[in-house]
Amino acid sequence: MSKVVLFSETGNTLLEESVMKKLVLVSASVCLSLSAVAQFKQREMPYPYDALEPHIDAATMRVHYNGHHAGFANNLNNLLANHPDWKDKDIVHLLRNLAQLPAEIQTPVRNNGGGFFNHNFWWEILAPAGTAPLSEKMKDVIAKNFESFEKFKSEFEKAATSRFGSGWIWLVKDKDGKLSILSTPNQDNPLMNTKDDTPVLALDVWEHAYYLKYQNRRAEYIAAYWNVVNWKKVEELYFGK
Ligand code: MN3
Repeated sequence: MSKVVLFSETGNTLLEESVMKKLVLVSASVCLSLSAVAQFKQREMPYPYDALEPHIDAATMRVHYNGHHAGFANNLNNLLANHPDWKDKDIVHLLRNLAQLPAEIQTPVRNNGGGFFNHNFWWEILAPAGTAPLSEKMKDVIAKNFESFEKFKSEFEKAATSRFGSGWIWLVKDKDGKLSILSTPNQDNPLMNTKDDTPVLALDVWEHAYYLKYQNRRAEYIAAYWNVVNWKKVEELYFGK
């Protein structure tokens, strides 16, 4: 039996072939276990659970992140586990191409993939009060699109209070930079509607987002939300980094 010995450039013996074979086997099994690791991972929370108090309470944040959002991520990974063509695509691609998915998973991927994306977006579009204020530059852009900033705010609030049942309210930018307000049911989002619209702001009006603190008083939750909007992120999404 031949025995191959590998040398490094300096001439030192590195590894014998039998050891190499073992290493190849070990690395193959590492690769296998890596491929079984969930593809869609929740974004890490950018701040502590209590960072948005008193506007959004820590108990709500904790269950929203570890319960609801984790559930969407987990369901999405399970749904795509047996669809190798899709499980490695990024979430934006998935949501923009729902109609191309196998028919039997289209609706559950819409719901859970939507929930996965929307909540990653949600943590990012919020920030502790006073840390990411609205700039004059962004305020002007919004005012130009809605006559005034106050008019935008009242239209956004109206959409949020009148969304029946569960859903999301969005501020979206089209390919020409024009802003508009969009109200979507369930876990739908602007990516599912057209090829052009990009969300720059969102408001989760599912009861799970506010019920522990505000119960049926959705309007109070909406009013409190303005205190914790991450306007820096909105601006970054609108103008690009
Ligand atoms: Mn939610």
